[in-house]
Amino acid sequence: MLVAPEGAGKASAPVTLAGGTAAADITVTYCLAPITATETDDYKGVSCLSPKTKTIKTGKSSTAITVKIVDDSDPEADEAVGVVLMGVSGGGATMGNATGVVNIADND
Ligand SMILES: [Ca+2]
Ligand SMILES: [Ca+2]
Repeated sequence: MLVAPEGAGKASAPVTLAGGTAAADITVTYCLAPITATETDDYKGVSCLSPKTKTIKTGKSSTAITVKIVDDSDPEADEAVGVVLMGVSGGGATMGNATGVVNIADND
């Protein structure tokens, strides 16, 4: 699990290929799912109905999904948001661990 301070502005969730480097560009489709964090109030949402993509470039083994964090002023518990990998295409890649969690550490 990735921990990011609320004031950091963003967190980078790594997406790594299990087997070496990409033989061709690999497109990863993802969205964000609230766990205990609230979309818009705590982080900038990426809807699973209109997911975004990131590319692992040919010859690379990883990319990073950026989660934009909202620095609110509420004293609160640490909050979690899920990074959901919905699919991969290209380069013969297959899905592995499909969900990551970013824990937003409160600073108020
Ligand atoms: Ca918050
Ligand atoms: Ca807060």
